[in-house]
Amino acid sequence: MTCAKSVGHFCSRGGERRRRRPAPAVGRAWAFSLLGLVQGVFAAVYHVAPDGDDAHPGSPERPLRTVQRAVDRARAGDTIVVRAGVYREAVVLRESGEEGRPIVLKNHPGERPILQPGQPGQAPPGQGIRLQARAGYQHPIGWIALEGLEIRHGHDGIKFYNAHHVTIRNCFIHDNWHQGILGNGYRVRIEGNVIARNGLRPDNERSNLEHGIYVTGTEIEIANNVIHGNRAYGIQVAGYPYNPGAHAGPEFAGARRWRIHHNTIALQRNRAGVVLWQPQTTDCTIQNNIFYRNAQTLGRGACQGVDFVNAGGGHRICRNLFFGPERTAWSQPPEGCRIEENLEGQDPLFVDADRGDFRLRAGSPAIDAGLTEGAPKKDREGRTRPQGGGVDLGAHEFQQGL
Ligand SMILES: [Ca+2]
Repeated sequence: MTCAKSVGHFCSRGGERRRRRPAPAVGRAWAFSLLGLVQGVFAAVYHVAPDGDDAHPGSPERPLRTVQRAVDRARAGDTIVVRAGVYREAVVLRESGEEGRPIVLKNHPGERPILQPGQPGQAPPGQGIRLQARAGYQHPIGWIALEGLEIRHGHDGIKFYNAHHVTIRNCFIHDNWHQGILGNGYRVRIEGNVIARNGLRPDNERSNLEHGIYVTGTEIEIANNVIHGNRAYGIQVAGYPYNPGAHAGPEFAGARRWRIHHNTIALQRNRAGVVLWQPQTTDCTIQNNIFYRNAQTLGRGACQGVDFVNAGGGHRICRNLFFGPERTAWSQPPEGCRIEENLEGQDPLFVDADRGDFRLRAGSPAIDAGLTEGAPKKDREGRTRPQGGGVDLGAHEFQQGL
């Protein structure tokens, strides 16, 4: 028995169960507690709603008001469910989950809660969500999932320090002041998100510093995302060298063994879709993506696809579609890279790229053009992959009728 935390209105410690306070949801809480006893662990669910109150227990009937209050209560195995509404907060998570018992912060099913720390056009007071261990930013924090949240007008959308086994899924991260997602980590998964228009401040039109995703670390997976219209790169694969004073271990530094696949990476302003940067960036796979008209503001001949900038070797760039008139698909690669079977110069035929609809139309060369190996079982919208004769490139499987 390893339970030492409150669940609903009860607290269990060392097998003893004590009633904390009378409350209307007794039956539900008892059922929860008994289930926890049977399983040997507890898993609380905290509900948050715009009409809640932080003095409430966090039950569905008596929800909390702020995401931060729920986050401060949550421990390994707990879930925070957030109802629709705008939460003007900069949320900080400081606790880790455990293997098989993550802390999950997610939307109420079918609803889209919005985290908004700041106001449009003004420097925000903090990130939409920050993961930073209570012991200090140099320490690891992990086993956390962020799902189904909209995050806008933050300093960055999501920032993490020394994060491991963290998943960011099905979020809409847009119009943040600097980066969409920023941090260093190990085994971080970024999947099924839309990451758009980050870093478009009024004072930085020529900047090359604000990106959709700007991450350092090992075994990072980025799949099924639509990444469009960010200020500089769509994804900066940043191999900062190991610094024991800042990194929780060597696996939280460099940029090794990333898998970037099934993303649609389009219309970044000042730089290419992806940059592989610094010598400690090695052995990354970039496969089954679409790179579409990136490097919008750069001149003829600029790289709009995969940009190698002082990168290490061992990368594999395979079966991507590159489309960017008067632009190049990749810059000069380092020794020891495999660049093969990519499609160039064919319009992927999106439904309406100018309106952010990057689903494929009939006749798209991206349909059934992907490698099956390592493909996700679903596409960005939850449709089974593959449809038709094979795996499609980009974040979406083609659907008949578009
Ligand atoms: Ca297909």
